[in-house]
Amino acid sequence: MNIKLSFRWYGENDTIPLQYIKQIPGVGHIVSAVYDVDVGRVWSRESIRKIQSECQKNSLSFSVVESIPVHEDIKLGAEHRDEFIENYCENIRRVSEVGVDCVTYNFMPIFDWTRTQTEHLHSDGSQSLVMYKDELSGLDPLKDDISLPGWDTSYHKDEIRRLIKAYAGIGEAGLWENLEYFLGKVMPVAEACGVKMALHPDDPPYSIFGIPRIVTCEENLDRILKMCPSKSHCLCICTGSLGCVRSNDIVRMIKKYAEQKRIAFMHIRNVKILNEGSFEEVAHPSECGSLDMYEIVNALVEAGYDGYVRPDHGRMIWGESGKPGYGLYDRALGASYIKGLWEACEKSTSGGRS
Ligand code: DNO
Repeated sequence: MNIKLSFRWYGENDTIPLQYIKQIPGVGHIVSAVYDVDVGRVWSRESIRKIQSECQKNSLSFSVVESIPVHEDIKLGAEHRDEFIENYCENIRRVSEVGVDCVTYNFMPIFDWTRTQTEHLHSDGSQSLVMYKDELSGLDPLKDDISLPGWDTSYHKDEIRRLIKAYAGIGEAGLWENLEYFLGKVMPVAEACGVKMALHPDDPPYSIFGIPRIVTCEENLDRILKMCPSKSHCLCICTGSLGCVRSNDIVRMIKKYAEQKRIAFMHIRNVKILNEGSFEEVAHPSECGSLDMYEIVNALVEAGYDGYVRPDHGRMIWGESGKPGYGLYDRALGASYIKGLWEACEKSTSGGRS
């Protein structure tokens, strides 16, 4: 079967051992990162090698980095951006030395993914992340002390306020320019190292508190891809991030970018859209949410997609506790479901021949 099935592992501090991950049928690749270094700094070769050797001890391969985070100075086009970009490039060189050939990153100002709750209790006793957009209305991070799940807790409130003002100053136009500048510097290095850079969409794909977000929809993804022709300049299509607003036709996007060979990494998960902007994360199968997972996998198989795939956020089930979205059980169910769909799509595409 032609699926490069991977699983995210948060390194030594992850409560889920690699040995357990290895027991999930079909998982051969690990998605990880160096977590003991501040954003923008160079990762030590020793830490990188250690991840690879731990994986190899379990017959797994450390193939994907998620993420090398992009320093705010780069996104803001601030004074020290060139130093941070040079460090970024050095990290790409270093991870490629141990065989990593895909690096995920995002270009979201200040915050990565945002939800209103990470442990929402469902009627069946499972828990998952949810975004109820209404709960954000009326809040103003410039005045109120807000801390939402997913936000980097290393920022002090004053730092967040300074950054929000700085992003207001550059606006969306500035963010576009700074992305183009970053791509222009980083892609030649990634290409020379044989690394595909997979840009993760904004999650959720709309602006929160007026802070600009641009990796949000097909039109913007087209524009981003046109900015730089390098074959290393690719996307990470996260079905749950892009797919939580109805205006994004996720299957069409996958068909288009997979045919263009511009997808390097797939995060596959399902969401139940409640109303525009509000959604609940649900189990992977189509019947549990708003996305058609068969159509998603079929689009990839038909386009001959050969990049990495991972199950994305799972619910907390069977009494498990741990990092929200990143427990073992429901992600393992997701992996098996994706693998099952993949096998069915491959066999039907090849007329029953495997
Ligand atoms: C959330 C993840 C994101 C993703 C980054 C990529 O669970 O999908 O945090 O890793 O946005 O840079």
